[in-house]
Amino acid sequence: MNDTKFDVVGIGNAIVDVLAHCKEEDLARLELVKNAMTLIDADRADALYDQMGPGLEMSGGSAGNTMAGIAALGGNGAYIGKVRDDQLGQVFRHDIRAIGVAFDSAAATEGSPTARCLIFVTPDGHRTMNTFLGACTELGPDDIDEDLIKSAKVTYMEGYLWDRPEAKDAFVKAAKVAHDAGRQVSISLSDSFCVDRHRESFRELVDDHIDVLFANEEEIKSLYEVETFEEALAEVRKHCRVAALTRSEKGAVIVSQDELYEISAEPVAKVVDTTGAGDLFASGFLYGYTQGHTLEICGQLGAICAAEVISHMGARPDADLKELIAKAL
Ligand code: GMP
Repeated sequence: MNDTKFDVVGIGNAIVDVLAHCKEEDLARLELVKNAMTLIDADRADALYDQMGPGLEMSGGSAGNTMAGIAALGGNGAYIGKVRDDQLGQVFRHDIRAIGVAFDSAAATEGSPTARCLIFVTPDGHRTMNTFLGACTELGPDDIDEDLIKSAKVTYMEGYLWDRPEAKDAFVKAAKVAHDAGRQVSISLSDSFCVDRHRESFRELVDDHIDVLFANEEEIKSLYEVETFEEALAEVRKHCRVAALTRSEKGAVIVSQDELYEISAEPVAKVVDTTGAGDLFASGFLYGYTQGHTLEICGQLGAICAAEVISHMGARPDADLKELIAKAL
């Protein structure tokens, strides 16, 4: 993995999050699917926003969060995603650049506004997400900067992109460019409902294009349609080079064909908001992976970064991640 300008280039839906605390019973009243990511239209976004408590607005987007974490760790990261030339688009661009990620995708000059995700955080720390994709629907193969992909050790994408055929085409194009240049390709499965919607296509993708797979327990069980985590583990090892499988408070398991590491979750005094746990796990892991650390250390770095992001509201890191991981290196 030499001669590269970037460690990781992330491709994802460029989204500004609006987070607010809510009561457990609000979820049923507002007909929200707890812990899931549900796609909503502009009218539903307006209606839900009206019902939300005081909101905290900050840049998000799954792969965007992962890239922010990699930059915070000292890695070189770039991002490809679609915003509109509006105020939220400027906020997104400012924030991802300010943390040190290169982001030069052109903004859409017409069509829908920049995407937003309305996130309801219940007292148990769980997050329920409702995404209006807006300008993200414009992302397609033409947005894939081939030189940028070739210049990164790993191309990383969020599974949420699979909900749109043009975005899926964009990723497959990027995966081919990356592999032709001798680079690696990684995906996070994002959401078990998203896996349900696209199971066959995700399986093909993993077989044909993926070196490093991120998934949580529900997602990997859904992908291979098995009842237990152990069965999913046995299956995934046959299909990709490395899989990093996260299990919330039970930690994570990292497997390759001949290695398996059980990684404990990093203790957290209080889980405030689980938004971004998987995203920041991927940050720590991919940072370690592109620095040439062992899979076990990569898993530990993932756990440390995930623990930081769930100890406060929002999916971008707050504390000094470099300082936090120093103990594991
Ligand atoms: O979900 C991704 C990762 O976040 C897991 O592998 C853990 O490292 C971390 N994580 C998620 N939920 C929890 C939790 O409730 N407690 C703790 N300690 N870690 C968690």
